[in-house]
Formats: sequence, structure tokens, C-alpha cells
Amino acid sequence: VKWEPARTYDEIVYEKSEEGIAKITINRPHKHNAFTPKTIDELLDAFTDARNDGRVGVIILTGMGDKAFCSGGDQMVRGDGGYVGGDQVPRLNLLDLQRLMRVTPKPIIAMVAGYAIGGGHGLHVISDLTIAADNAIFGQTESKVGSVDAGYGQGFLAEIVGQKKAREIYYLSEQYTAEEADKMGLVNKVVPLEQLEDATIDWAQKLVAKSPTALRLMKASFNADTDGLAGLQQLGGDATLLYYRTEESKEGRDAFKEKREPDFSQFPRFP
Ligand code: 2NE
Repeated sequence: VKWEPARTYDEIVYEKSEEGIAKITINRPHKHNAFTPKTIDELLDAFTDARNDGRVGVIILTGMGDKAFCSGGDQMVRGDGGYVGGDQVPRLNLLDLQRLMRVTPKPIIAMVAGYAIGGGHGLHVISDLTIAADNAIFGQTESKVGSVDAGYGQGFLAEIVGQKKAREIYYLSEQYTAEEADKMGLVNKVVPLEQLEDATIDWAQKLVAKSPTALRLMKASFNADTDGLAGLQQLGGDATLLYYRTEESKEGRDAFKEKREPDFSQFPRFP
């Protein structure tokens, strides 16, 4: 795969390939790719671009280097009310990123080498698929560092590994090997570190060749009940997208524009 730079940022790298794969890399290896509010703002921007770009069919999220995928929020910029950025305002914009990843109608693959820890673990949890290198280490640290990753971080993890295991992972703040993660269904597969990118690209290429609408509807269907009304909104929005493309819907729009009554009699009522 030939990667072309897509946009330039300070704390992430954003690339695309001609065949429709976007790759977003958290680029703070000196901190095990811990994120600041700026990192998250940049991730929000790149994910929004990848979502909007009709040529992109799949998004890979990863971390720079082979020591860490992401080690969560940068504790050095954690203030009293959240993570503090250049504007000196404390915030937890990670939560915005989690929601964006859920509604992005394209598969997101977490490509994990090294540590996926704390809020960084949550980022792989919320990704549609995870491919792990054999050096990957998974875990939460919130009960040690005094934090909580409610919602997707905890709830969706429990959907994946079950309530007992998820509570163990959060309450005890221990670390798990790639093999252990594989056993609990937390990752899709484990490959030798040197094969990680190839294995991820192989799946990305397979996904890009699949029906984008089928993948979109599948993702929305998988998310619907966990996401409550927001999930129904996404699934309903997808139905509306398809409906807008029918002659029946266009008749309503065209009748309004032509200042006449719509004639829906020509359209079937399916059982
Ligand atoms: C990941 C772990 C276990 C790795 O340990 P080790 O011994 O292999 O590496 P080391 O030396 O700890 O880390 C290398 C450098 O990265 C920095 C370290 O301070 C160190 O820097 P220097 O001492 O060389 O200058 N670093 C690593 N993680 C960092 C972090 N999160 N913030 C700032 N600097 C970090 C070990 O590094 C570790 O336990 N890291 C902390 C993991 C953690 O507690 N993350 C935050 C969880 S809370 C969260 O992410 C969160 C949430 O719960 C809810 C919402 C939003 C965020």
C-alpha cells in the first residue's frame, strides 16, 4: 500500500491510500501515545474527514512505533476538571471522539502493537475490529489513577467480554497479554509484530471490496440497541438515506418544487 499524507497535524499522522483505506496514527511515542485535548481534536478532525470522504471505505487507527497503541489520557496535562489544552480549559473531549467513531458508517480497525491502556484501551474497544501484535498488552488503570470511562469504555467492554470480566479488568487495573485478550474475545486476531501492518491491510482491502451499504447497515444494526435513541437515529437515518433515493420519496420532493399535490398512488405498499 502506498500511503499519501491526507492532512498535516502536530500530534497525529493522517494518511490515505488510493484504494480507499485511511490510516490515523497517534504520534506521541515518547509518551506511549498518550493523548492530550489537542490529540483528540486532531483525531476528531481526521475521523470527520475520513467519514465524509466517499473514497474511504475503511479506517485504521493505530499508534506510532511498536511500544504502544495508546496509553490513554496524558496524566501530565490532567488538571482538576479534565485534560487541559492550550486554551487552559479542562475537558474530556475523548467522549466526543468515542461517539464519532460509533456513528462513522465505515469499519474502524484498531491496529494494536504494545500497550493499549486506560482511555487508549477504550479506543480499541470501541473500534469495530482489533488486530493485535503478539507484543500487545491490554488493560485499564482507572482504579489506580483515579478516573472512570463510563459509557462505551465500560459498558461496551462488558458487552464484549461479559460483566464479570469487564468488572475484573476495571476494578483490578491489571494487564493482559495478547493471548489472554484473544481468549476473552477482546481482539479479532493476534499476529507476530512484524506481520501486524500486513495483516491489518489484508483485512482493510477485503473490507473495501465489500458492499459499503451492507457494511453501513450492519454497523448501525450492531450499534442500535447499545446506543439507544442515538442508535435508532443512526439506523433510521440510514433507512432515510435509502428512502431518499427512491422514486416514491423523490415524488414528494418534486411535487413540492412543482407546486402540485404528490401522487403516491403508483407506489406499492409492501406487507
Ligand atoms: C503504559 C505503561 C504501563 C507502560 O509502562 P512502561 O514502564 O513500559 O513505560 P513508562 O516508562 O511508564 O512510559 C514511557 C513514557 O511514557 C510516559 C511515561 O511517563 C514515560 O515518560 P518518561 O518518564 O520517559 O518521561 N507515559 C506513559 N503513559 C502516559 C500517560 N498516560 N500520561 C503521561 N505520560 C505517560 C505506563 O506508562 C502507564 O501505566 N501509563 C499510564 C497509563 C494511564 O494511567 N493512563 C490514563 C488512564 S485514564 C484515561 O486514559 C481516561 C479515562 O479513564 C477516561 C477518559 C479519558 C481518559
